[in-house]
Amino acid sequence: MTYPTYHNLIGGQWLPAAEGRTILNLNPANHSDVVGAFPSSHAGDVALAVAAAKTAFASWRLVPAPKRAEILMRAGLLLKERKEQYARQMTREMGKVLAETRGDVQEAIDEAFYVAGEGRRLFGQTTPSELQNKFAMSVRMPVGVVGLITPWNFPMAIPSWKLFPALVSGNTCVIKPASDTPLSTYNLVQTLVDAGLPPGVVNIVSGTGSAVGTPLVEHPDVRAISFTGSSAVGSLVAQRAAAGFKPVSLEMGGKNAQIVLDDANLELALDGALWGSFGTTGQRCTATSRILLQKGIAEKFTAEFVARARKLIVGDGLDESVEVGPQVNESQIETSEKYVAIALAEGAKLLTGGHALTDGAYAHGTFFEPTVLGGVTPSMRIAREEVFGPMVCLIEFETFEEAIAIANSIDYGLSASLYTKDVNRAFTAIRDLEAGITYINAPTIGAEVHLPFGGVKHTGNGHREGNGAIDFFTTWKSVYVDFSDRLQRAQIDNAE
Ligand code: UN1
Repeated sequence: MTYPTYHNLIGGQWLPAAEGRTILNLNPANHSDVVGAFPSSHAGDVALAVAAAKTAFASWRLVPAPKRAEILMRAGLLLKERKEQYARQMTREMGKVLAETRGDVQEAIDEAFYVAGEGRRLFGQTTPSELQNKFAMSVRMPVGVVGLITPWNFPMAIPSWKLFPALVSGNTCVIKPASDTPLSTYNLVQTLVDAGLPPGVVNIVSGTGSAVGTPLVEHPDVRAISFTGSSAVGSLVAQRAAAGFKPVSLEMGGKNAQIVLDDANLELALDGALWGSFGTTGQRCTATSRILLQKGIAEKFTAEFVARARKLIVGDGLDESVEVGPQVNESQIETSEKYVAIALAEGAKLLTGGHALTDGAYAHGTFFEPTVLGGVTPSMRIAREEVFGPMVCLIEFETFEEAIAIANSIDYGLSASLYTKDVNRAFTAIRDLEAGITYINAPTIGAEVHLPFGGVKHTGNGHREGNGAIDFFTTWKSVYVDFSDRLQRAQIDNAE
């Protein structure tokens, strides 16, 4: 079978990895379908890319931000034209269904238009000086060369959340795409090039986390790192970056709860739970992985939810009738299998699913049945640890206060949802749920780009993407202009 070979983009040139090796990008719905060969890069390639980014920074930082933003606006318009092509390519490399890969490209378009507007804002502050004839202000400055490490589950949207705000702020970038899904990130970078981005401003180096991610994090000329991925890897990234005092933005796991109270619109809660749990085959950091059911509706909800989960059509995401695509790779299947075994050993009940699908049309891909586990208690591992697969557990509770306590009883804190008609409880939950994102009468997935995105506890380290990314990708410079024509000593000359 023939397939295209892709190269790294370094200083405006498409170059193979110095060692000449490649990694094959396989379609998770059919492993005999090779999407392409991508460079298997190492520290030497990273060093070249960082050097190119450093050179480009000297001029990019001086391009007026509104002009930088115009390139992003053009990139957004090009993405709109290419949406269908890029969505199909994304389904082929990542597996999620076409409606969702169209959504992923759309999220990058939204981000482009949102951040393009930022080019004419990037607001700083002015404030009075304590001294006469002295002007005080703060301005945002770019950080320099930034390293971006992105995951496979949103292979265009998440790179856009990092690249666009980094670029509008005047930084230059080296991005390492996920090795399972590099093509969508290549498509995004190609679009920026086509929109007129100068050489070296964005460089892409593909390869594994240890061969590319680690040298990128440790490179002394990389001034900040933005990472999305697992909490285990995020912790390593933070530790390595700490040695060089680098700011790190970490966006990591979730164990997101949907709470359903007795007074909820049950149909709505079922629709939300199904979409939140099995959309993207459960492979979202915002995926619903716990459904907390109040006793009065628990039995009815469970029966209906299990019936609906059983009816979901699993298959190749390029087939428009399919609702749940494959998992991205074999190791994700192993994780799903492992967690079913752990849950059953701890006393949970398998209500549907629980197995890899391997027969017939499924034989050449990595498919897993939509899985529902019942009889789960908050202390079980299945109720506390992220699985990142088409799997959700049901936990029953008596009172609203108990539900909030269960929802908060885990290490993660990304997204949470409450279904109720009681406005008092809704606002109490908004106040009390320990989560960076809270939905009322909507599922745990579906964040929009112009709000802060991120979580608390082990989900993140306090930074936000979306509305908040500019804060990470800029550094403040405080400026004092003295127009008195004499030495004025702060804290001394005006003091009582
Ligand atoms: C992720 O799961 O890694 O809010 C990102 C959502 C999407 C982004 C998810 N807009 O579900």
